[in-house]
Amino acid sequence: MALISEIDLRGRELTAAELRRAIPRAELDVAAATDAVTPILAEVHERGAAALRDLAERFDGVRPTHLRVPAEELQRALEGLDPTLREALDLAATRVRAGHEAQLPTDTETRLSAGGYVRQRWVPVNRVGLYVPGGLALYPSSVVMNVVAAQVAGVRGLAVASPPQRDNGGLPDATVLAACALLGVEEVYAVGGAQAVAMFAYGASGENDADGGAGSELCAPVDVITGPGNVYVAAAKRAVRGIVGIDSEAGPTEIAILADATANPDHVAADLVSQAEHDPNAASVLVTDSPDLAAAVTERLEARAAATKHTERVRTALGGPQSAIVLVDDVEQGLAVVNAYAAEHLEIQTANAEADAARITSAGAVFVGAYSPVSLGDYLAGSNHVLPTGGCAHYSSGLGVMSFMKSMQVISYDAAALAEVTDPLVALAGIEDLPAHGEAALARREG
Ligand code: HSO
Ligand code: ZN
Repeated sequence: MALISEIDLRGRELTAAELRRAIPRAELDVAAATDAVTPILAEVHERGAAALRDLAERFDGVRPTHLRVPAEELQRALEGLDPTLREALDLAATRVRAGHEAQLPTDTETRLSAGGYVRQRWVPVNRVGLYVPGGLALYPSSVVMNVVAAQVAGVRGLAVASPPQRDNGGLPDATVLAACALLGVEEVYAVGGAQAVAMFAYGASGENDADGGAGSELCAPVDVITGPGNVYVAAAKRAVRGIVGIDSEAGPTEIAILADATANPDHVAADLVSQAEHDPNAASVLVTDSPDLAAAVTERLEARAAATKHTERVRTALGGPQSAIVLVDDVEQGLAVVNAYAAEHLEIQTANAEADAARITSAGAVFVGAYSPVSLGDYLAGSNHVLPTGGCAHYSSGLGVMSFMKSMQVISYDAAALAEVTDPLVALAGIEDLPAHGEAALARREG
């Protein structure tokens, strides 16, 4: 059986809706996990720190000595970090910081008359909670992506939560702790799963230490919760949305590559395999107008899938219904296909890559040309790797400074500027049967 299936769209005129359905997607059933997380949220809401300790024992198999990680432990983790890795994380943070500084929005001011203006002022949220999962998806690079974006936005309170590990004495993973210390994050909790989301949303009080240490407020509530996690974390975030802001729900990762005959088949295969190693449900999609390239990529996929470390995971992902090689008539049709698909990651490896990339209207991030693999963006291109999946790129953006900012409108009119618009204001108030609104403006005119 072929490692990856083929979808042949050549010679077919498809409507926009048909194009959107042309490549099947894996779906994550977040709603089904809601029943499981509801009692957990309630328990943390009611019992705070005591509940967090009980839940850690139940779900992580360890009762953490400290729910909040002591400063010495953060320092110790940083000192234990391999120097090469420390340099690499530092470089990633520097480049991601530079990329995000350029995103900072500027305030605008519109003068409506000599003495009247409206302003739009951008302000960071006060406090954010970042969730860092354990297990398969334990990525120090994600700590960098979330923390740096919040720091550049100007967020002053930044807390991280990650599950306590049995083999690390009930502390979160040592690399996660080291990455936090490296980025200057001082508030880190050994709390995992839905209970971490609850702690961030409601705040939690109670004893920090199992032996009855100090502190009645363990964790203050946050304004925004971001970070990936399993289906229970996603369900918990969905449940507390409204009390706090959340980032978008992350489904299995996706890479789509639009390539023509000029692309290097081995590089295309390498990139398809690179994202397939995340998850057996990951989607790897090649869209090409070259049957020769398709054949060569298939051959290289076989070789690379066999030789790579996570062979099983990669083969399952490539063999799943969500992965395919899609044959199109020409790059023009290919552009329509990838725009309809709205991949989390989209590579353009065509003869006119820059010009073709400029015609992309929906993708989480676009990687242009032969030397911009997705793994570059995963770590240190300077972009963010938290991106919309599952077609959400049709309407949403990746994580960035705007995820941690909001705008406020500021209105300032003097007496003359108000007098100028009082009559129409009174007229509008009259039609809405809200005469006191008009009277508020009239009172000023009368002195
Ligand atoms: N490609 C993943 C992010 C990641 N890759 C983390 C490596 N580490 C989702 O964008
Ligand atoms: Zn990746």
